[in-house]
Amino acid sequence: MSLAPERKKHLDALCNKFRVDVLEALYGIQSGHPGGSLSVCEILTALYFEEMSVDAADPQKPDRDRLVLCKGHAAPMLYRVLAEKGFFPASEMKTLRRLNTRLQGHPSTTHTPGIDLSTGPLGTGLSAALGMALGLRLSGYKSKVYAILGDGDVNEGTVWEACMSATKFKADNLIAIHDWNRVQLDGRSNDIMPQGDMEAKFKAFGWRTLACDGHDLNALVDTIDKAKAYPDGRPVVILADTVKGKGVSFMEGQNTWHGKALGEADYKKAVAELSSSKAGE
Ligand SMILES: Cc1ncc(C[n+]2csc(CCOP(=O)(O)OP(=O)(O)O)c2C)c(N)n1
Ligand SMILES: [Mg+2]
Repeated sequence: MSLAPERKKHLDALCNKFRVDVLEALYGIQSGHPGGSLSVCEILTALYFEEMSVDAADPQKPDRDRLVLCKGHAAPMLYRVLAEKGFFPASEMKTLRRLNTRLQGHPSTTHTPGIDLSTGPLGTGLSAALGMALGLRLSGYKSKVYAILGDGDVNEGTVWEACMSATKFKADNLIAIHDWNRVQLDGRSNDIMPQGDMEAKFKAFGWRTLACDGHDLNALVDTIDKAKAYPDGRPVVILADTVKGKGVSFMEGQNTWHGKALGEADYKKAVAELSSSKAGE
């Protein structure tokens, strides 16, 4: 169901804050990945604040829903969302990527409460998410496993092997969300490896497909609700139309901001833009 207007306003404002806080942490450490973090902001917010059953007081709760960030380089946004959910203090963001931090450059199950799988090498997440989904089903839990894919991630052949297996094993508790910004590390996806008809490809592998605007919280919530509501023996993928670097004009759609440190002028400009944004007003 779509969000009540007040709730939508609140979550949009939170997203704006998450973007500012992530850029602050990346500026502070002078490394990390702004583009992919900004792209996945609403997807993670919709999942953790509206869809997933998780408990910060019991991060290992056996029947919790799971999240696998296959595009692990977007960890800063996941950390900021987990902090807001109460898994650790938001002030810890300033330790991002520093020596002995719990907030490593990529998600790590052994360092950070709330992280369900260590990721970073592209192409590995979906297979592990499938294993989790099958394990949860064997254990009799109704939990869902959400796997967030990226363009570079789905370039990897292992993703399509996982797709075949998920269909064979009828993993309808597995929901993939493709953060489909069509840009990756060093260029546009179609120049690096033509993507073809993404929807037809997933369908051909036996998956149910849905699509939505990946920055519209109402669209995301409606679409994730649909993905959850009708398990029919097929895994499901949501093709979420996103913009790499979303929210910062000079980063939007630019692969050059995939993993570049912000200079002082860039940082100030980005924060000024986000601060004057109408999000949540
Ligand atoms: C197997 C593997 N090869 C290369 C890399 C280096 N790498 C990190 S991110 C990235 C591009 C990711 O692009 P995409 O999945 O589209 O993410 P987003 O656009 O959301 O940032 C690459 C090639 C990696 N992490 N793993
Ligand atoms: Mg991409």
